[in-house]
Amino acid sequence: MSKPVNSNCILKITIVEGKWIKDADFFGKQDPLVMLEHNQRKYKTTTKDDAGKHAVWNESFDLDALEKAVAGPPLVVESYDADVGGIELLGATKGLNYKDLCASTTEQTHDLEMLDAKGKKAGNLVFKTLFTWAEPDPPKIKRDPKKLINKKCTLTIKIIDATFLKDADTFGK
Ligand SMILES: [Ca+2]
Ligand SMILES: [Ca+2]
Repeated sequence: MSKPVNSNCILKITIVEGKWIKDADFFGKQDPLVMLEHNQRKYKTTTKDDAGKHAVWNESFDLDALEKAVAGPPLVVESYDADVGGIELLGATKGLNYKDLCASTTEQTHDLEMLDAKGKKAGNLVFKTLFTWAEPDPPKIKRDPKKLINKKCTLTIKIIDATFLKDADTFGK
């Protein structure tokens, strides 16, 4: 059994390349980019302008807070075509379970089919994942302020000197 993930572990993902069956651009060639969502944050590769039906990236992202990701939705990698008006989905891979991705510290290569918005095969996406396990932080020692002061503590005040503005006795001091 693998050790549980903690906040010091990193899952490095390298987007290698993508191949598509069709080109989304009517004029010229499509401009692919790859995007993934991890812990509600989006990670995006550069856009390969006019790359067409084959694009190569070899761009990596370090995904952290894996203990949170393991409990969340699986990892989906999507490809888009960049256009003047925005980006359009070309295809998405099936969801990969974080538990599986973090099960081994050997680099894994994934060659996955991408499906378009209608569920038809759009192409293939190749990416690598490398999980690095690290020792968790030692638990923090909490100091309870109530324990610092208790009934057995004493506070000694010594009256060392006193000066008076007036003398209270009418005769003598
Ligand atoms: Ca283009
Ligand atoms: Ca385009």
